[in-house]
Amino acid sequence: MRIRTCCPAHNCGGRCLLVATVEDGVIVRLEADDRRDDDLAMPRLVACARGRAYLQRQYHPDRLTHPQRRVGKRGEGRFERISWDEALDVAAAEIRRVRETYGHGALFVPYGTGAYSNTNGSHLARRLFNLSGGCLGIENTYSWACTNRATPTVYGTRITGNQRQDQVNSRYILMWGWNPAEMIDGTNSAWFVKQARERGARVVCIDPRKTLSAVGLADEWVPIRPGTDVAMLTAMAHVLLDEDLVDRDFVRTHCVGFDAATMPAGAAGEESYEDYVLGRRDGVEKTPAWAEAITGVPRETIRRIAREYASAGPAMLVQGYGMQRRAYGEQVVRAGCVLAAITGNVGIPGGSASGLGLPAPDGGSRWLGFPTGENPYGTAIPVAAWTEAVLRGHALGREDGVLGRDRLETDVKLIYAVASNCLIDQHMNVNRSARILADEGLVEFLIVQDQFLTPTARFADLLLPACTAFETYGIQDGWKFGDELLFMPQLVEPLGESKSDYAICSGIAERLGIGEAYTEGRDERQWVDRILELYRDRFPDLPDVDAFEASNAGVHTRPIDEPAVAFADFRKDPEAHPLDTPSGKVEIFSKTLFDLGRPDEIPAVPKYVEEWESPFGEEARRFPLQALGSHSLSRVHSSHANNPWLQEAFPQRVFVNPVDAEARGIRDGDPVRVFNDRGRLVIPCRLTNRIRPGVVDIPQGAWWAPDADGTDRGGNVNVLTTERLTPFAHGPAAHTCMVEIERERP
Ligand SMILES: Nc1nc2c(c(=O)[nH]1)N[C@H]1C(S)=C(S)[C@@H](COP(=O)(O)OP(=O)(O)OC[C@H]3O[C@@H](n4cnc5c(=O)[nH]c(N)nc54)[C@H](O)[C@@H]3O)O[C@H]1N2
Ligand SMILES: Nc1nc2c(c(=O)[nH]1)N[C@H]1C(S)=C(S)[C@@H](COP(=O)(O)OP(=O)(O)OC[C@H]3O[C@@H](n4cnc5c(=O)[nH]c(N)nc54)[C@H](O)[C@@H]3O)O[C@H]1N2
Ligand code: SF4
Ligand SMILES: [Mo]
Repeated sequence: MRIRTCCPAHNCGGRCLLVATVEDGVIVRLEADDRRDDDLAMPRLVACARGRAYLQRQYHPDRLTHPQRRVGKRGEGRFERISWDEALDVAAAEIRRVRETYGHGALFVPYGTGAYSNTNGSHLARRLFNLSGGCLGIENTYSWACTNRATPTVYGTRITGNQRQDQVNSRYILMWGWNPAEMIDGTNSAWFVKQARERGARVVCIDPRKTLSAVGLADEWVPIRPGTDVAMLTAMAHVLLDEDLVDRDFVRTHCVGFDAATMPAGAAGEESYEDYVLGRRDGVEKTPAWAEAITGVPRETIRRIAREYASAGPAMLVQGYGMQRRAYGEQVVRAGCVLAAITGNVGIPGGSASGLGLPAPDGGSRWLGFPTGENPYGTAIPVAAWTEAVLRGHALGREDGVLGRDRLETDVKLIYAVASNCLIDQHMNVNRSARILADEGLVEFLIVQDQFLTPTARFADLLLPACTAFETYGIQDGWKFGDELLFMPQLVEPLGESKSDYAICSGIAERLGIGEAYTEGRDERQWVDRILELYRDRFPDLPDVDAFEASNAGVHTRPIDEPAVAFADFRKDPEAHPLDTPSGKVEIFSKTLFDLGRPDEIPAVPKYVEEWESPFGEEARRFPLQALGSHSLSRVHSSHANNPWLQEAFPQRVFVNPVDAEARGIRDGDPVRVFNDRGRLVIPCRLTNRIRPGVVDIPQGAWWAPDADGTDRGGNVNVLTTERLTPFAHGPAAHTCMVEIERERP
């Protein structure tokens, strides 16, 4: 039987159709979208290598098949098999005990993006706690924390993108740290860029790495020194001023804070953007020559790209998220938005306001799925602050990004991690996180619900086996863009005793006395029907489960014939359609940020701020190389880290420029030690000219595998990264990381 379904996807950046061949209760083959060749309005959803290799994950011999309880020390990874009854009893009893001893704020469900099929995923644990008095919540993401916060300071919203079908109207596309050919950012993003290029758009890629996007989609690659993009963006603004390329009309009527004449109320006489660019206050003129010294990009290149971007016709500046997962990541997001605004690319077909770029008119994929309910505890921390909430919850307050109350009431004492590897592999500074988790006096009970014994799961007190999304009913909407819904019928029975996250949480709910409230009497299939009903709000003629099963369509798409353009109304009439900013206009100068009174770290106009670890700092004497941990085709974060086909296709390597290798006597393929004061790892290297000298890349998501002396042999970049968070968004800054490398001697 060939059944259309969705790739279990995890948090991969896409949502693709798969065709599964099922024989005798076993999936024997997965193929990509088999529908007719596509048009722009309803593009096909063609799977990447990870989806095609999924069977290696589905039937991996290491799948967890029964509940287990820790024996031995926390983190040793030794467990004994127990029954489901006992496991659920223990989970409920520990939740009760911690709640009664420390209060709801001691319970915590960390960020976990392993599943979005609705009946699987971390939201099922959130519903459990929300229905039983609440727990400490999370806020923002590891993904684009700075983009989330910074975009609205300029535009008052995160919906700043035109629908992707509009990209073909663009004449010039700046892929700024954006790598849609490898870092999937919506299934079809790379395809749309190609369509635009075929219609004559010039495509420029600005990235320290010559990514597959640079190679396959772009006309030009600009290798920039990581963490310095704001300098280039500022110098481009300088060129625009110098050559009279600023869209003066748009700035005058639609923006505040560009120059003295457009300062917002209450900020007259403060430093405008023009003041900053021309160096009127700080005495430093932000010329292309100034930027060349910082970014390593030749001044002529900066000048030319500024000219091209401002005069090519409608132009898009598309931001990736890597460059904001950095020390002062807020600034680059704002600087990109400002460049888009002062060139008048806001609110027009083929243009882009930059920033987060959720698509107009409604933001694309909005979670309408499994209702989690409100968290009655009403308090949340930034996702990446969980270690601090464990160590010093009492001391955390609004200045640390706490929402809902001034200070936390308690430290976190129980963690229920569902579909999350964010306690070890995916959180910054793994060695530190491991020390925190190993201390049984801190987190008193740790439940991990996963499909594998991940490095996070090794620290579990209770290990609960989740089935895969192929083994139950599910439904997924598009990732970020969401013009479609994909239906996942149950293909096969759950492996061993594994159950859906929904079923497991229902079992705990029952023991907490809220079973009926939790399930509302529905099984997974009935919940999918219910969720389809909720999504009918956005997709009016959405089929129900019976119809999906009968048609084997797999996907329901809303064709986009007339792509929406963000801010089109505002563009036409800014008075009648003001933005949701304090001034109602594009805020190049933000009075809100100004009032925070922290100009060095959170300036009112976007500024280049030297990173806290950088090639220009004292630390570079010992650790001269900038380490990135890119999102690569081999994995979805740490999901698929143990997939043998993907390991074969994309072996974990540290990518090094030959110039840096030669200086250290390193040859291609040598085992290389990468280290700083936080940790060290040893993996083979790959020498390549596709990375800027001074930069190395260790693709994020490999499983941590420490040897006896604590050296990671798995190649997890987070043994090197810092837990320090960005000043305004309290986002992770994993990509700001200085290291040294040397040849590993046997
Ligand atoms: N294949 C794959 N795709 C994915 C994911 C995955 O795990 N695997 N994860 C998905 C998720 S959840 C997310 S949030 C997104 C994340 O997407 P991103 O955060 O955009 O991905 P990264 O690879 O970290 O960064 C993108 C590019 O930015 C470059 N870069 C890093 N620092 C800088 C800088 O300072 N300046 C410039 N100009 N470029 C810089 C990197 O070299 C990289 O090529 O990806 C999604 N897509
Ligand atoms: N250094 C560095 N670190 C990063 C990043 C970076 O760029 N650099 N990127 C960050 C980003 S953007 C993100 S989004 C996070 C992602 O971090 P996580 O949300 O932790 O994502 P994964 O590592 O994929 O872990 C998901 C886990 O869910 C499990 N899983 C899969 N399907 C299911 C299911 O159906 N049910 C259950 N119960 N479990 C399931 C998988 O086996 C896996 O262990 O990582 C962040 N960490
Ligand atoms: S992009 Fe995501 S949904 Fe699509 S095949 Fe790859 S992993 Fe699966
Ligand atoms: Mo992410």
